[in-house]
Amino acid sequence: MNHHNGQPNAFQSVSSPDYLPPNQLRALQLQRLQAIVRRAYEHQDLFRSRLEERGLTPDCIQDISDIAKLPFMVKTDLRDTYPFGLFASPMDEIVRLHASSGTTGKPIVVAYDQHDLDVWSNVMQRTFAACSVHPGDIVQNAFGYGLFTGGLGAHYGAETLGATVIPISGGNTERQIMVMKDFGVTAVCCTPSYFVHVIERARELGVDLKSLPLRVGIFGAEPWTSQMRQHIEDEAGIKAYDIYGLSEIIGPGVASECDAQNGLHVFEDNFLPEIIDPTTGTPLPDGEEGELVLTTLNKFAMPMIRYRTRDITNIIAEPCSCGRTVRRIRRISRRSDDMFIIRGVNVFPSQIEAAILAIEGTLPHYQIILTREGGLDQIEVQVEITPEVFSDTISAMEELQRKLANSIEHTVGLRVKLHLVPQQTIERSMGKAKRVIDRRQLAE
Ligand code: DLL
Repeated sequence: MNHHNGQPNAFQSVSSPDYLPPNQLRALQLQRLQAIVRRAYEHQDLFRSRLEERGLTPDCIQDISDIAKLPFMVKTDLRDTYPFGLFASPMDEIVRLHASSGTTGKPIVVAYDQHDLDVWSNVMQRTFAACSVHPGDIVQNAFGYGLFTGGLGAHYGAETLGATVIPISGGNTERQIMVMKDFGVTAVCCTPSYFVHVIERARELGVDLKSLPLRVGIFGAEPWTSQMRQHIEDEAGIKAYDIYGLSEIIGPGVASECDAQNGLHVFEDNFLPEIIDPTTGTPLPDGEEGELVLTTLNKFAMPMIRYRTRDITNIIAEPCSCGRTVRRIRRISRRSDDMFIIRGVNVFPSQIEAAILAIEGTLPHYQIILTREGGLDQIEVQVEITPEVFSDTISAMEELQRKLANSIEHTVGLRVKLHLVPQQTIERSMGKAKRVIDRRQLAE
């Protein structure tokens, strides 16, 4: 069932948009871009007034590059028009709402008509296919069902592909492990941090994940490092794929890794990616790192034109060994808004994760605590360590502490306060992990 030498297998028919010749793909994108810009102009007050301010009409799009003339949309646009202000379809055509809670106050609300749900199932079907899931696979869907897009997004995609879905949602880890074992689960989807917890719990329960039929993990919704992937693949004996998406654009299904595990293919017939300089907003050429901007080319109920994701990546335009022609983005390791500055040094949580997991004896459970003392920002890193090291001699602990401090200093360029804690100290999440606790406001 596997495919080789870039040839699509039986389930990835060559007619899939993933394999379109680039000129055909660009033609399709332009046609869809023109239509969606017109739709947004006619039905989204905010978009129309912004075009009018610039003296533009939808006719300004004659080429894909003309997209650079259009204004950006940002997260606060969704907050300012809360809850339904960006809907471009009448309520009697909207068949689904989802919402994503941000860090502050009200959630943002997103809408789908039946066409949008079909597009979503289609891109999630292609996601599962890219992650080598086939009809006959038993998929344990441990993404949260509910307002979060992960659960239902993965659910319909896996069903459309023809796999068997277990809609277990997140949480109740013991039951997850029982089901995984008893139902002969071959593929699992959830956040990477939750799966690390599943691995840990399975070990405590004496279940050897490697002896189970489980073959594939489909992980996303939060940043994770290649070290984390290595840990998951080694401990569970599976192949771990990275999938990306966001509620504002559709949910999961924007981009997915393939067997090559080297960048995520964007489903470009439906989502047009651009990379911009986050400070100036200028579009950057393929290959250069910047903020990912996405335009929905094929979503009716809530078109998003040039939405600034705040996710930092670059476009990989070179052909992929899997044969897909849609371009890839490099895995997203950071957001433009998750950086903090400590004593003048820019720090991203993912750098700390990489530095921790490079050292033997640590566990992939950590938390970064920011405080302010006397006007200066302080950073403390709590790291769980293996029971073996924890019960070892004081000097072994000190040795690990020293190695970790060096590893972090080497990666981040900063000496941090370290706190080694026993396994299970840091709270586990069944969805996105909370890596950073910011107590700086409280301290003032
Ligand atoms: O997290 C959608 C999703 C569900 C994606 C399941 C993948 C799997 P939101 O809750 O709106 O939607 O959060 C979107 O999460 O802008 C990124 O910052 C982050 N994110 C999502 N996937 C990845 C990933 C869903 N693979 C925000 N790597 C995005 C890094 C990711 N960050």
